[in-house]
Amino acid sequence: MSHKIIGNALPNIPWEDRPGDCQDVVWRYSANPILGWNPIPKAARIYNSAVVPFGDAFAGVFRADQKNGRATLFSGASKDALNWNFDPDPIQWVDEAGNPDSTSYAYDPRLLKIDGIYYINWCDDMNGPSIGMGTTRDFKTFTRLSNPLMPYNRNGVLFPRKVNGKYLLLSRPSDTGHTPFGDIFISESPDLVHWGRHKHVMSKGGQGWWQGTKIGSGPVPIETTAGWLMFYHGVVGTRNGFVYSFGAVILDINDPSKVLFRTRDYLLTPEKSYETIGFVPNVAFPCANLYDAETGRIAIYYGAADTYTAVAFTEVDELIDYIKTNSEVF
Ligand code: BMA
Repeated sequence: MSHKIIGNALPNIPWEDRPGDCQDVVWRYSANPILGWNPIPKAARIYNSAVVPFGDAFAGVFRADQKNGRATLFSGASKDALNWNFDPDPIQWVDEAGNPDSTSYAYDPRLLKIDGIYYINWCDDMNGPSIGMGTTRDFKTFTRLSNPLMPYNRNGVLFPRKVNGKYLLLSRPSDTGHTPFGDIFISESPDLVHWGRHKHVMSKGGQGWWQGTKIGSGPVPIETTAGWLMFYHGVVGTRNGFVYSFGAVILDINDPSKVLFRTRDYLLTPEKSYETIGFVPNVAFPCANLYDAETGRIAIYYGAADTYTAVAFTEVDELIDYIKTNSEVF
């Protein structure tokens, strides 16, 4: 293996070998989707969600659209990261003093662990879409911190460790609606409260029409020997509306505002019926990844058609070689 993940082993990562008749560098789980319509009494659809290893099992923060149509976050637990049990009620936030707090809506969570604390970012309501930030240690008590960025913004993704002594946050400034534009920016903070030194990372478009309307960060970046590996979604506008696919980018390990390589072609685009038919057709939206540094295996969790939760697999060495040889030309 020439490219390796820098991180922990995860021998119980969900995994399935690439089917013999598949040539793709990213392939779907054969039992997709892992969550279908009305998965729990209080949710019509659970998708665009985030999972992490937790003890010797897994935990997650899930986007659950309730039957009034409102997006909320639920916590869940799983032994195998494929079969999930959810709390029956949405996450009840407390503020930093321990008093009840709330969000009017919350969607597209990202989840990661830094120094023993699990951090959650999501699209929050601060007089319009903004980046929410919260913590938990046990997936029972959830503490809401102050919002790191001014509205309007979606797709806030923290890096899993400090870089040059600073926390880093990727985000995608937007408008209040179904934003017809969008590039990825990065901000830094000494303390997760004060954010600044904002820099542009990458723009929509390039050589791929699939990412011609807007792009946004996906799951938490994975540290590798080639740089930070991050999946991101790319959107194209069609006569029938937006189509969401995903690709990947490699960012410089010491200065992640620098793009080293970026997929020219999508890695996965809506093709299967659970991706092309649903509440919002033609959406594949990655929000989480699990990885095993020992084998290089990566499991990608993506929302499908704003209805289902699905999983895809890839292997780090082959994926990085693929990205390097099928890259945007800058
Ligand atoms: C985006 C977000 C995502 C959603 C996507 C497609 O703006 O709202 O949650 O998956 O649109 O509808």
